[in-house]
Parts: sequence; structure tokens; C-alpha cells
Amino acid sequence: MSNELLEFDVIAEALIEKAQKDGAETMWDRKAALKTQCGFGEAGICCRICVMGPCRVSPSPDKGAQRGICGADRDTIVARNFARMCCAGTSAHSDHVRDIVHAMYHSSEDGPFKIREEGKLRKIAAEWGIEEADTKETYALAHELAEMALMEFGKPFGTQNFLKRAPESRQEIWEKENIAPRAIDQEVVTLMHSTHMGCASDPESILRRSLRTSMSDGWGGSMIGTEFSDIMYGVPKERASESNLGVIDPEQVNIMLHGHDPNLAEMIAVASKNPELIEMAKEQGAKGINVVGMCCTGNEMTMRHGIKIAGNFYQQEMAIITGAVEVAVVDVQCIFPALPKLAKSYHTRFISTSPKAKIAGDMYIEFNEEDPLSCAEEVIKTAVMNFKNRDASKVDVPELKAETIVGYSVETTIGALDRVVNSQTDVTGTVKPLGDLVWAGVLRGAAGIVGCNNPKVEHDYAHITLMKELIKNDVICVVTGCAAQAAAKAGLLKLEAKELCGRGLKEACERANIPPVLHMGSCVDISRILHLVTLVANERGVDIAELPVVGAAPEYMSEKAVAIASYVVSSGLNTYLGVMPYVSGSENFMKLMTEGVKEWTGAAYVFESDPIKAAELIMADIEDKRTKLGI
Ligand code: NFS
Ligand code: SF4
Repeated sequence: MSNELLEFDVIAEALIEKAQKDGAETMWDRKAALKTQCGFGEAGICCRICVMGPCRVSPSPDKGAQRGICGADRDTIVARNFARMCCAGTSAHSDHVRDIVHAMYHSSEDGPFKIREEGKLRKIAAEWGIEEADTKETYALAHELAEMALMEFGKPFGTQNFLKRAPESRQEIWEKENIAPRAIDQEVVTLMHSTHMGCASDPESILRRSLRTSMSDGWGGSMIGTEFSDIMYGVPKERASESNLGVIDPEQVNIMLHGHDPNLAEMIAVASKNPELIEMAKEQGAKGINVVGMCCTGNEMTMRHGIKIAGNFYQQEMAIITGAVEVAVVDVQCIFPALPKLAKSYHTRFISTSPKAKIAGDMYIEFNEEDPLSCAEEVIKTAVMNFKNRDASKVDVPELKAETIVGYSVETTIGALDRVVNSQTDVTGTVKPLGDLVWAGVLRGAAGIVGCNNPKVEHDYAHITLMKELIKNDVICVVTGCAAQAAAKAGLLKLEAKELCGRGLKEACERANIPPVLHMGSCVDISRILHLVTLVANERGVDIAELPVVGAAPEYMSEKAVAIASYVVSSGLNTYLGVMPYVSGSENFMKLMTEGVKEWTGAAYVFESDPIKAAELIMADIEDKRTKLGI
């Protein structure tokens, strides 16, 4: 285990030592056992798309095998592998969103799934062209909208409804470049087809199709997910929360919610307030029931309920190693299959709930949208009854936690911006103040910083370093996913973080009473960032690519992040990746990603692993955009 990797995270080292003492295996043990990772895989030049392979071709054009058995060269092989990552990433986001839409389809006045934001329901219904959207009975309208959303996954004709939000110039680019996404399922299926053995070999065509598929995530599945979750569970508002492993309370029954789909998490939040279950917990000697969040479920729950965040991706094992988690309950995505085994080193019960992500090794309680509360109650009862099985000698919860402010949905952000303007004389309820701040140079620009943790990068180091560098240079940051949790833990989501900013951003934070880094939610909620950027572009009458705004994923690891980068680039924003995707084996494909794509979308992928250098590149990028705008 390399200790220098861990210096940034003061908690990690102690807990990894504890794991060793407890005989528990962690990702670091497994990483060490893997020894050197496969160079061919890392370069993307191993193909196992058909069973004549696997074919690994040489990274060098001068020596070694140049083609696989079928004749596919390194450009084709790299492009196809990349495309399939976009397919999987798009599928993951969008298919979890499909479940959210199903829940809305099952919503009713007296059932567990309700419509909490009628105004937003009617607004989206009108946006999508449903007639009489302002007068129809609420649940009839919700069911109609849900059916329409389900068609976004499989409609035979047309493109995604939400594309119309974008500036016209952007919509024209998407049409012209043939990257306007059609039905989500269709885009994924057709790209899987294109990358089947003996189909597309042209890397440019494969990259374009990858962009289109990813677009069906960003402007399709993810945007639907955000808007529909808001309609059912509430639009996030500014609220206080806490973050880091110290939110696990040794005196309570601790339930760690991990995964992505707000359906399960919302039901657990409801059930955890059931007085009978709380009473039951007290009978077992606990002070109460403490639900804590991990990864994107943690983001969803903290944004809407202020439920505390136990940590980000890299900390899922550490939470269990504290010895104080009664139940780790999960649904889909980013869950280590190692958790059930790890849980057995402690008293923790591991419960998987989704037929799409049945994880072997401990309990399975299926979550069913038609009777969602029964699963939630069973999970809580299991946790409560497990409290007595805790081994006090193995309990060690680090005291570290940070205060944080979360909840910056587009609506809430606009509300905060209203504090900047004079409500007597200026219009309120728009993004104009944000545009004004950027145009006046008080803010130099904005950066969306998103994505995961990856053991290839020192934990949270790249996230935090990049954010700190940018806010120092008056660039406001909007964050989601595990990057948002990194910011939370580092204290960047507090009002006091303004002290780390340049003069302009500090002043803006003071006037709007916001932190310089805004938590916008889960990774699906990157659609909120797209929406906000779109509103600013529309308000200024410019294209998204003209704005001094960038995307960054400094520590990503998942296929979802690859799809995200691809739809952000397609949306016109340069996207800075801190970890190299598996494309280095093809110089031509890399060139397409870093240059070629710019000619189609006005933006490109930028690879830079050093966050300080990335910040320099971003500042140059932002200043260049400003010069071109003449501001
Ligand atoms: Ni995003 Fe959320 Fe975290 Fe990465 Fe995983 S939790 S959807 S994929 S690891 S940011
Ligand atoms: Fe090899 Fe071609 Fe089959 Fe890939 S598709 S495994 S390169 S023969």
C-alpha cells in the first residue's frame, strides 16, 4: 500500500490501519494484489468484441501486431472500446431514471409516491406541449407526463424533448453534425450495433455516434431524472448539512444509504421517521435511527432532506470499517461488490435491493415500486435488530466532519441571485445577475467540477486543488457527485470559504450570501448545470461554446463519467479530464478527441492529470473566451 497516496485524507490512513488490524480487506489490498495494471487495456488496444480474439495490437505503428484477426487497427479498436463506455454510462444514468419515471407513473394522492411540486409538474408538462397543462387534474397530468417520458426512451421518431431548451445556435450544430439524440434506448442499441464485430471501423464516425449516444444521457435521461425527481420529491433548497465519516453516530442505529436512485432512499427517509421503528430502536438501547448517505444517493438525500453525507466513493469501505454501521443498503451503481465480504468482518448487514444490481454475499430485499415502503421498513427493522450485535471493541468512528450548505438547484440558485439585484428596480427570478457578474468581470467565469474518486489519484486531492485554484481566480464552481462531497468535506461549501476566493468572487458570495462552490446534486443533476449554463447563454444571446465556462472531472473512474464528458463536450464546453481514458493507444483517436471534435461542437476533451496545470489551462481557456466575447 502506498502511503504517499493517502496523505491528503487524514481519516483514511487510520481506518486502513484499523482494517488491517480487524483482518478486513480493502481496495488497497486488492490494488496491490493486481500488481501492474494491463498496459494494453490502459491504452485501449485490447479487443475482445468477438471470440476470434482477444486481439491486443501494438501501441506502436513501427513494430508488433498492427491489426486484430479481422483487420481492425488500433484506431478502430480504441474507438469501439470508447464508444461502448459511452453506451454503458448512458444506460446506467438513463435506466435508473426510467425507474424514477415509473415511480411517477405509480404516483397517487394516498400512495407513497406523491407529487410534491405541482408547479414544476405543470411547467414541464407545458414545456413538452401537453394540452391544458395548467388545468388538468394533478395525478392525471403526472401519469400523462410519465408516459410521455417513457416514450423518450423508445419513441420511434424525433429527438429528445429537452433539446429545445438549448440556444438555437446549439440546436443547429447538433442537427448539422448529426448528434441530436433520438430515443435513449435507440441511441444505446444502435451504437452497440455499430461497434459489433464487422460494423463501423471509421474512428470519426464512431466518435460522433458516441457523442450522440451520450447526448441522450445529458439532455435526455439525466435531465428527465432531475426534473422528475424534483416534481416528486421536491426542488432542492439551500440547507445546512454535514459531511464526512464523523456523521456516523455510535449511539444510534446507523443506516448507510449507498447508490443512486432516490426512490429507495426517499422511502427509507420516510420509514426512518416512523415512531414505532424509533421506539423499537430505543428498546434495543440506541438513541434513535441515523440515516447517512454515501455517493449520489447521499447527494440526493442531503439536497432534499439535509440527511448527512458519510462520504464519497472511496469511503464506502471506510464507513463499514468504523464498525458502527448496522446496515449498508444499496440500489444501483458504484457499489463495490467487495462490501458484503467486508461487512462480514464486522456486524454490518449488507442489503442489496435492485434486481438490476443483485449483489451476492449477504441479504437481498427487493425494492418494488408498487409497494416501496415494505422494503424500506424491513431494511430499518433489520438495522434496528442488528444494533445489539455490534462489537464495541471494533467501533472507532473518526470525529472529523464538516459543516456544509447544499441544495443549489437552478431554482434555488436563481433565488440566491435575486439577493444581488435591487428587487425594487430590477427584474428578479432570472439568471441575469449571474450574466452581469461574469460580463463585468467580477466573476471571470464558471467551472462545473464533477465525478468520482479513483485510486490513480490521491483521494480528493485533484478535486480540492482544482476548486481552490479556480475560486482563487474568481471562477465560481458548481459541483455534483463525489466531487461535491469532496468539496463538502474540505469545507468549500461553507460561506466562510469566501476567504479563499479572489476579490470579485468573494464580493459576489457576500452579496448573494452563497458559498463559492455550489452543490448542485448527484451526477444525474449535471443536467442542472447544463440547464443553468443554457439559461445564461439564452439570456445573453450567445452560444454555450462562447461562454467562459468549462467542465472538469479530475478523479473520475466510471463509464457514466465518460458519457458525461462526451455530452458536455457536445454541449460546447471544453472538458478537462484528470484521468486518462483508455484511448492513448490511438494517436488518431486522441487527436479527434482533443482537436477534431472542436470543429463539430466548438469544444474538446483536454487531458491533464496535474490539477494545478489544469487550473492554468482552464484560466487561459476562460480568458480566451472572454477576449472573444469582448468582455
Ligand atoms: Ni457519479 Fe454517482 Fe461518485 Fe462517480 Fe459514482 S457516485 S453517478 S459515478 S463514483 S461521481
Ligand atoms: Fe479481434 Fe477483430 Fe474480434 Fe476484435 S473484432 S476480437 S480485433 S477479430
